[in-house]
Amino acid sequence: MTSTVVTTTKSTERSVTLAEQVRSGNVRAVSRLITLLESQDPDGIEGLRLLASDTRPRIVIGVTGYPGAGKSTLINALLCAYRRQESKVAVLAVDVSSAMTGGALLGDRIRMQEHALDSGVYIRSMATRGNHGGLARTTDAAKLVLEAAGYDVVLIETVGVGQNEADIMNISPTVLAVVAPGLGDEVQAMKAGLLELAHIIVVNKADHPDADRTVRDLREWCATVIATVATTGEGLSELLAAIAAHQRTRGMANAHQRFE
Ligand SMILES: Nc1nc2c(ncn2[C@@H]2O[C@H](COP(=O)(O)OP(=O)(O)OP(=O)(O)O)[C@@H](O)[C@H]2O)c(=O)[nH]1
Ligand SMILES: [Mg+2]
Repeated sequence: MTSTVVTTTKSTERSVTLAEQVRSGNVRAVSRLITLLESQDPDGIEGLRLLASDTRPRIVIGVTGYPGAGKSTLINALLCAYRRQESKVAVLAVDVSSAMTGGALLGDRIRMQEHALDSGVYIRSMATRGNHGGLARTTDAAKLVLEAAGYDVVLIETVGVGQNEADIMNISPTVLAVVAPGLGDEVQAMKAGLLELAHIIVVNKADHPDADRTVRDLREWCATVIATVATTGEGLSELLAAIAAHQRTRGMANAHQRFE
């Protein structure tokens, strides 16, 4: 793939510089460009346009599910697994819950701190600011920036409440719905909603006694149901294999060759 920047009369010095810095993997430039895109700054939009031809197939995984199901813990486990394979990994935490709970975002930041010194990991929270369509657009733009910056894996966390997750899941070729066992009514509600969007259902907290029953129940709905204990890594290799298999069916074999 060529790395020549195709400029136009619209290309300001700032947008060209930002695009070049992002392409070289400069983390500050990645953050700056995503911030500009969040506020729909013209230089940001032009910077993204300059990068658009540089994006190549990556592993993009959307992770959704009800609050507390273990999405962040699972993402952290996936992040560690992909890092062990020497992939650069980015996490976009789409914060639809902070307006309701006030604290989830901070909690995620604290858990993710162990990666603060790892230059192969980029973690970014994005707030909805009550703008559904805008959020999906910005998340998609951020994903393109991360792809251009050379991240091999992009993990997108969102809470499965409301319309946001449906929008965001359109951006991710592979969607995981994370379910905790024994939720009863919540699982019933999810069946009518986000479980239909998911390619892989993860029954996390499989250390819970109700896990087997939940797995059996959900297998009637989805061909791929994987039980995990995100806190210990149990079931993670099965999940990685299921993700690789799904992305292969979506014609993303190149992105996965190195993960076999
Ligand atoms: N027993 C058990 N606890 C788990 C497991 N995975 C996560 N947890 C715990 O469940 C709690 C919630 O986990 P999170 O990863 O924050 O869940 P989340 O879905 O990201 O939560 P929100 O972002 O707030 O919606 C934490 O206390 C985790 O340590 C698991 O497999 N087994
Ligand atoms: Mg979380």
